Amino acid sequence: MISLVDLSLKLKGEKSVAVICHIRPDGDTIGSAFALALALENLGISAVVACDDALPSRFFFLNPVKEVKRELSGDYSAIIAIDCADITRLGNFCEQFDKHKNTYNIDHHVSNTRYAKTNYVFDNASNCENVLELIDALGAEINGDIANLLAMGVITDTGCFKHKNVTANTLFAAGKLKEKGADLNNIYFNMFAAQSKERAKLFGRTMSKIRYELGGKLAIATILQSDLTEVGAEQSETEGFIDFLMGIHGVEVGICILEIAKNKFKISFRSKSADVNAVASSFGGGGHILASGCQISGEYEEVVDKLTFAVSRELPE
Ligand SMILES: [Mn+2]
Repeated sequence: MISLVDLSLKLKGEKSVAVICHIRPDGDTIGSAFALALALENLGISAVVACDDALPSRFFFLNPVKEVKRELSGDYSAIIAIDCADITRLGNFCEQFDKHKNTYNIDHHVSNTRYAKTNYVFDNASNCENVLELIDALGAEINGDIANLLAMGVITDTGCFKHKNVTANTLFAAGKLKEKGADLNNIYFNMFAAQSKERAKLFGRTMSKIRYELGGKLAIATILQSDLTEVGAEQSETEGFIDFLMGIHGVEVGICILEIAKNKFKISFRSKSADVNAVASSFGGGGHILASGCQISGEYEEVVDKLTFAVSRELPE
């Protein structure tokens, strides 16, 4: 893998870059992409941010987060994938990325497949920690906007510093970002507390139907299309539901099953110790040991059976 110093030197040689967020963008990919783009712009390198999906409006409270490009037509000296474990996470930009002669992959997922010409993958809790170190290495200023963007990724990917992935480095990064002007409380409120009445209703409905398998070690929350339409909530509003499961006595693994189309489900995993990256990988997904995701097609009960079996093989006796 390229060193941080060599990565920063190589990036400094670029003229114009496109920075791509992963599909179904979260706080970490948005925060690290916009922060890197701003830092590069401040060094005189033109930078645009692109994403195959529109950005959820709940991220717009941070000023620099604006509409992203949905297609790339310009001549970019480099394309940079941000927070993407594999190339399919680029969505429609996949082919364009793969064909480009100068690509970068800056990420923190253990499952990263090193699909770019230049790969920088470091297993920090959030990709924003990697980008903070990169911006430092570039010698660019960490202004208030950049500090807020990076703090958003650190805060969201660590569940507001509650997940096991938090390291001393995470907290050093947070301290540094606070010192540079990040408003941590405002980010916490917007990302974790603020919600619509519809989401509150969906939350109550979902949690009243939790299923327990494997003697209560596995908790499953399910959100069907009909749940969403009946309360008037959006798919993206289910974020955070899975974390609630992990507080239930006896639960070792939490699964959130979100029906995204008929017989097609987006699955999220959280775990206290079992390797759910292995579970997600067995269905073509991936992520981290204690937090991962995948998609599965099939009849709902069949999907639950498959998931339960896969988790049972990873749970310690
Ligand atoms: Mn991330």
